[in-house]
Amino acid sequence: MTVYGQICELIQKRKVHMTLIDPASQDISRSTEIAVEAERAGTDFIMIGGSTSIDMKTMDETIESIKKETRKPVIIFPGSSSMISRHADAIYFMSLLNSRNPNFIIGHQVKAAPYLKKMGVETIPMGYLVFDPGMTVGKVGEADLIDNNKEDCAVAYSLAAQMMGMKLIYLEAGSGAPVTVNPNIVKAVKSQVSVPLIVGGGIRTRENASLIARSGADVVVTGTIVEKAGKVYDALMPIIQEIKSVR
Ligand code: 1GP
Repeated sequence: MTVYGQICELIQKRKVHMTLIDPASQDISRSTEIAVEAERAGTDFIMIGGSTSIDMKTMDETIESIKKETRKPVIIFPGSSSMISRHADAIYFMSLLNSRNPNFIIGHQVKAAPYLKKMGVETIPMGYLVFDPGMTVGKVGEADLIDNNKEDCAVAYSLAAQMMGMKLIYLEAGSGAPVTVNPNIVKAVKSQVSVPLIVGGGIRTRENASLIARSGADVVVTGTIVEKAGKVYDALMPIIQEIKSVR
């Protein structure tokens, strides 16, 4: 089954957790250790990437190492056209729809597409929307940040993404954000779109995770917490349990 098929099948049963590992934040052995601990804590998918551009060799070596040690599907969450690898199970073929720079909407994608075709990596078209405060991805991606209180704007972008054929929609507050995407925005978007909804950025507690999942996120992403935590399992396990318990 495709990775997208696995995501769709799982979200029919329960809420899903994905662990984001940014290879720019630590060396390969630590990234692998984080993936192993995240799997033990119950995460469903591993996302590899971030907004700092990483070369193909580091992507290859990181993903190869993680694939050797874990069984969870690995999905690339690219920040640029160089962040691709034939070892990944899939890549979010994402477009930062509220960027002011066409490179983040279609430029990197055009550069990467022929290589991805040759590699035979599964591509999952995803509309990526960055909300205030946006953090690094907001700056690097030159995003016209969506106001975290403007439900109408978020819904309009999400509907446009779905109408363009995106198979996933990702609402992003920015890695390490002091606040999450507003739960009211998650609710409003969920009520209008039918493709799976991913929410990330600033989710560090059981309470945040629960609220975001209850508001309608099908998939909850956490990243910073695993980079900061000395004990990845202890930090992640309660959050993942909480997400999986939401009905
Ligand atoms: C960032 O949404 C992800 O792209 C995860 O955010 O690092 O704040 O968990 P955090």
